[in-house]
Amino acid sequence: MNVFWFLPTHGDGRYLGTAEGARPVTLPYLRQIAQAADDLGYHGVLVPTGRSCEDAWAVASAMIPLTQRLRFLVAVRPGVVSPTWAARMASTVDRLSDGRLLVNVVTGGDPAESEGDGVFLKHDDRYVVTDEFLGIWRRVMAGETVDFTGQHLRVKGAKILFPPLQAPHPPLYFGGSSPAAHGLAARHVDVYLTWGEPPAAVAEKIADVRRRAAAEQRTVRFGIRLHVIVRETSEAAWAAANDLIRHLDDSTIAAAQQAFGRLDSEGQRRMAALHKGRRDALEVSPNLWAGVGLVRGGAGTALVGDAETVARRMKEYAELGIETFILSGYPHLEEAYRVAELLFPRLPVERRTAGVSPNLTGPFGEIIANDIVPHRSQS
Ligand code: FMN
Repeated sequence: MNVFWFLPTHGDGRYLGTAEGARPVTLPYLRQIAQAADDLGYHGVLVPTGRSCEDAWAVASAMIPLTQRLRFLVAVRPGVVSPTWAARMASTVDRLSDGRLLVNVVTGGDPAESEGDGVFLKHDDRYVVTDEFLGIWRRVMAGETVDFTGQHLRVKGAKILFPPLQAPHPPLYFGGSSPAAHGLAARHVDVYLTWGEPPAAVAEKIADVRRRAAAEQRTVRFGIRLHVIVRETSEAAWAAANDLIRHLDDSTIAAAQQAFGRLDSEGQRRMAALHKGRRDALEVSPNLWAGVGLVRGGAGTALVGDAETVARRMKEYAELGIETFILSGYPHLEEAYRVAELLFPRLPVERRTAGVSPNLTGPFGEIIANDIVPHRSQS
């Protein structure tokens, strides 16, 4: 199991939908989250893109020298940037990070945002662009000089002079729930990502992408993007979930749902269908809570429960074929610790031991700790 954390480049906080307890995105704050994730042994961090986010590539580049092993799953938006340029950026970031780059291909599900970025295309045409983009990007990354004329993209003599460290290119991740997205995943990507839908729905998506990939003589691996609200007891976890949305009023929820309604994203439609804008039936599958999606676009569900239960739910997804879990929680700094401390011992994740001293004495104080090493309680 590969467990990722998330860099909240659109802001962070203790509560959803309010400026109460909100935190701005600053270099020192992002550094703290990235270094926590690095130290704690997360496989990597997802760095999102969109007009509500700081730029993903600039943020990832700033974090490279501040971290040692952490991988960066950086979003790229085909159609907004040329494939050759994107290949050059990816190659540079891959080399400068010693091979720690992973690329998240984000076609985009908001027509208004796309138009602001100069892309005036309908949903499925944006996927045609993504398809042409990845065809060029992959060949350029593999060292080819590419001439290509497609429906939307045209390059002549496209090449990069400095290849990426990871051959033939850093792994491609990708999310999208429409038929066009599944077809694209089958043709191009290494890891297909889904937002946290109930297990039965995730199983159907995996089966569809697998079937389409087999028709292309390819295999695809799978990942899921979920928030997590994990505590030592189930009661504490559900109380924390309710606390997270305690400042939300009905008008904030209605305004957010109306804003999401302008998207043409099938993935977003499926997220909204889970809660239908109502806050009285948010546990949409055992321990899967749709409260985050009341006001947050994109990933809108959280696994809620005590550590044993959340770990068990994650293993249920793993049994369906999910290898990569991209987790987050509010606020992202404190929750990076909590999730690692409560979940990692219960999950089949690679634990990092080399270089870590076994100095786990517990908070006794500098004098008595010389003599007494506390034991784990038997609760
Ligand atoms: N869309 C963005 O605009 N920015 C992102 O950073 C982003 N990250 C995503 C991460 C995951 C795990 C998934 C599943 C989707 C993400 N998306 C993001 C949305 C998709 O890229 C895609 O644009 C959207 O799902 C619309 O496609 P669809 O209609 O095929 O579902």
